[in-house]
Amino acid sequence: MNNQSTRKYKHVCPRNCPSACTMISYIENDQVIHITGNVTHPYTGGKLCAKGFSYIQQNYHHERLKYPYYQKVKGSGNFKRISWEKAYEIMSNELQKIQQQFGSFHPLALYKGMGNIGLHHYVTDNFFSSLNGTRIVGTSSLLNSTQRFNSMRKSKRTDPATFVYASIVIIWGANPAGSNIHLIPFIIEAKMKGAKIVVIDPIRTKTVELSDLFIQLRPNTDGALTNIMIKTLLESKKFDMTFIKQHTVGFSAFSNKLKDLNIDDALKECDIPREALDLLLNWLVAAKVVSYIIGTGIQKHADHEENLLAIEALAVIRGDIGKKGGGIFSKFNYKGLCTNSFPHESNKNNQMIYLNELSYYSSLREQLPIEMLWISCANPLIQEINPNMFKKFMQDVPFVVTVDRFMTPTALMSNLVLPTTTHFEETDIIISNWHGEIALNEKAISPFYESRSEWHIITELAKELSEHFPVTSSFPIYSTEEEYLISQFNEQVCDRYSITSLYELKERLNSFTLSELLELNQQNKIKSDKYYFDFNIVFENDMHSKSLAQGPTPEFPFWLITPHHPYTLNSQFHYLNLSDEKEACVSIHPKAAEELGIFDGEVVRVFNKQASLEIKVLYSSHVPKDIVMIYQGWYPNSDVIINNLISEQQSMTIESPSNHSIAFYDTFVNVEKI
Ligand SMILES: Nc1nc2c(c(=O)[nH]1)N[C@H]1C(S)=C(S)[C@@H](COP(=O)(O)OP(=O)(O)OC[C@H]3O[C@@H](n4cnc5c(=O)[nH]c(N)nc54)[C@H](O)[C@@H]3O)O[C@H]1N2
Ligand SMILES: Nc1nc2c(c(=O)[nH]1)N[C@H]1C(S)=C(S)[C@@H](COP(=O)(O)OP(=O)(O)OC[C@H]3O[C@@H](n4cnc5c(=O)[nH]c(N)nc54)[C@H](O)[C@@H]3O)O[C@H]1N2
Ligand code: SF4
Ligand SMILES: [Mo]
Repeated sequence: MNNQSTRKYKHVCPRNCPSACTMISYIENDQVIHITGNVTHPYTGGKLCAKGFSYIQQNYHHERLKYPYYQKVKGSGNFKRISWEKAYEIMSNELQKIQQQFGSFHPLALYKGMGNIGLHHYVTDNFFSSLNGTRIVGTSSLLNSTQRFNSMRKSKRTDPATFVYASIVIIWGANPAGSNIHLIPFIIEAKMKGAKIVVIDPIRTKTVELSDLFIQLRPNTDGALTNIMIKTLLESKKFDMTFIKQHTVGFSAFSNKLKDLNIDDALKECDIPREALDLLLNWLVAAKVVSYIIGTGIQKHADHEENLLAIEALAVIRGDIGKKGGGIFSKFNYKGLCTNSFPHESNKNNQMIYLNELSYYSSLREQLPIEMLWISCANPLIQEINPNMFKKFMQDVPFVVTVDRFMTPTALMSNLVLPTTTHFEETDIIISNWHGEIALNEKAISPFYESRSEWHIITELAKELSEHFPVTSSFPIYSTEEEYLISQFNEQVCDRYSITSLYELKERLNSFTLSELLELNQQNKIKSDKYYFDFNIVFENDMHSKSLAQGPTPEFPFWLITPHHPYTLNSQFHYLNLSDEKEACVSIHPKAAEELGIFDGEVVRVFNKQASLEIKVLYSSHVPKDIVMIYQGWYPNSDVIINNLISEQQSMTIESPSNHSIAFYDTFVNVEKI
C-alpha cells in the first residue's frame, strides 16, 4: 500500500444500514486495490461488516452491468446492447408521446427504493417531481425504512452511543447482531458498566445470546406487554411525577384507564411465562434509567401504532426521555434536511400511487393511465409485497426503465436497463439514519465500462428534454456532481451539522459528534411543548389486537416472519455468497415439524391463499411452534420469491406514505410435505 502511485480516497457505505460506515479506498491505475474501514469514525471505529469488505469483489463482479440494454418485449430476455445516445432517444420519444397525448406527465410514474440512501440518488426523485404531474409509487421500502416510529413519536430521539449509561437496555423488535452490528460493542460496554440487557422478540435471534433476559412474546403483542409494565410502575409508584408534570398532559385520565387492565389476560395475549415477566418488572421498578432500542420488527405488524406509542408512554412515565443513557433509540429520516430529499412531497401536482391500487391496476387503467415507469435503487420483484402483482403491473405499463448495477429480476422485466456507478465511482453525501452523522463520499475511480452516475443519467435526460419541451422542468442543471450536491445544502442542514458548505465535509468527515447530539437532546427533552398521553391509542390493543383477530387459523396456523439477513442487505450481495447458505430455508420448530411428519433438510411446501413455494426445512428451536421464519431477500440460485406469500392487503390502510407502515410480518401460512 506504500507504492507512490497509490492514492487514497474517503468513502461512505451508502446502503440502507444504520452504520453508514466510512471507509478508505486505495487506488492504483484507476482500480480499487484495497479497502479498509476508517478508524477515525466514532461510531464504527473503522470496522466494516463482511458486505463492506466485499465491495471490491462487487465492484468488479463479472455480472455487473457494463452497457445500456434494450428489449422490446419485457421479460423476453432479448436484450440488445445499445448506446447511451440511443437510450436517450428512446426515453425522450416516450416522454414526448406522453406529453402530446395527455398534455401532462400524469402517466409517468417513479418507483424509487432504498438500494442507495445517498443524497446524490435523490436526484432521480428531484427530477421526476419537477415534471408536472408525475406519480410517485408509495413503495414499501419508503414506508418501512423511514422508521414509522420516527414519524409518529412525540419525544426527541437520542444518540445511540449514550445508552451505555443505562441501567437496563431493552432491545425491542430489533436484531442488531444481524442488522446493526456496530451496536454490539456498545451493548457489551453497557453490560460491562452493569446494565441488564433485555431482548423482546418472538424469535431467539443471535442478539439474544448477549442478553440477561429474553422475553419471547407472541408477535404484535408488544403493546399489551408494555401496558402491564406501565401498570406495574404506577402501582409501585415508580414513575417520575416531576417529569410528568413538567412535560406531559393527560396523565390522570391515562392512569385511571389503566386500572381496568387485567394483567392475567394481557399476559395470556403475549404468551410469556410469569417468571420472565416478574423478573423484568422487578428490574424495571428498580432501574434508574432505561434505554429502549427499537427496531423495525414491531412496525411490520398491523397494530404497530398502538404498540409503539405504548412503548413511548412507558419511557415518558419513567422519565427516561432526555436522561443520560435513557430514552428511545430508533432510526430516523432526514426528511427535508437537504433541498432534494423527498421533493415529491413538496410538489402538489405529484400524486402518490399506493400498492393496493396496483393490485387492481388493470381495471383502473382508464382513470390511472401509466405509460412509463422509472425504477431506481429498487428490486420490487423481490422486495415488494406480492411481487407477482407488481410483475403484472410492470407488464401492463408500456415502457419501463430500470437503473441498477445488476440484471435483477426487476431489470429483466424492463424495456430499458441503464447501468449505474458504485460509491467508488461517484461523489455523494450520506446522512446516517441512526447515529446522526453526515459524511462525504469521494469519487475515486472512473465509472465501470459505460455505467453512469445517477446524476449524470438524469442531467443528460433533463438536457435532452429541455431541447424538446421548453420550460417543462425546474430541475437544476449543473456541470458537475459536486456542484449539484453543493446546491443541496440549505440553511437547515448547515445549522444542524454546524457546517457552512460541502467542502467542510472533506476535512471533517464527521461533523456531528456524538456528545453534541446528546447535549442537543438534553436541551430539547420533548420536541413539542407537551407530551400528550393518548390513552385511546394505547388501549386500542387492550387484549384485542386487530391482526390477532385475523391471526393464525387452523387453515394457516403459522405466522411467517421474514426478517433481514445478516449477510445480505435486502436483495443485495446475493451474488457474493457471503454466508454458507446457498439457498432459502424455512426455520421451523422440530416439534411442529414432527407433528407434520417433516424431516430436517426436507424440501416442503409453504403456502397460503396467495402463493405457494418449495423450500428446504431447517429444524430450529429458536422459533416458537407457531412461527416459521425465512430470511427476506433474493435467492438467485432458486425460484423462491418469498414475498409472493405476502399480501398487498397489508397496505390497504395506507393513506399517506409518511404515516403508515406495511404489515409484512402479519402473514400466515401452512407447511406441508410434498
Ligand atoms: N445485515 C443486514 N443489515 C440490515 C439489513 C439487511 O437486510 N441485512 N437491512 C437494513 C434495513 S433496510 C432495515 S429496515 C433494518 C431492519 O433491521 P431490524 O430493525 O433488526 O428489523 P427486522 O430484521 O425486520 O426484525 C427485527 C426483529 O423483530 C422481530 N419481530 C418480528 N415481529 C415482532 C413483534 O411483533 N414484536 C417484537 N418485539 N419483535 C418482532 C423479528 O423476529 C426480528 O428478530 O436493517 C438494516 N440493516
Ligand atoms: N419479506 C420482507 N420484505 C421486505 C422486508 C422484510 O422485512 N421482509 N423489508 C422491507 C424493507 S425494510 C426495505 S428497506 C425494502 C428494501 O428493498 P429495496 O428498496 O428494493 O432495496 P434493495 O434490495 O437494498 O436494493 C434494490 C436495488 O437497488 C440497487 N442499487 C444499489 N445501489 C444503487 C444505486 O446507486 N443506484 C441504483 N439505481 N440502484 C442501486 C441494487 O442493486 C438492488 O437491485 O424491502 C422491504 N421488503
Ligand atoms: S452494510 Fe452496514 S455495516 Fe456493512 S459496511 Fe455498509 S454500513 Fe457498514
Ligand atoms: Mo428497511
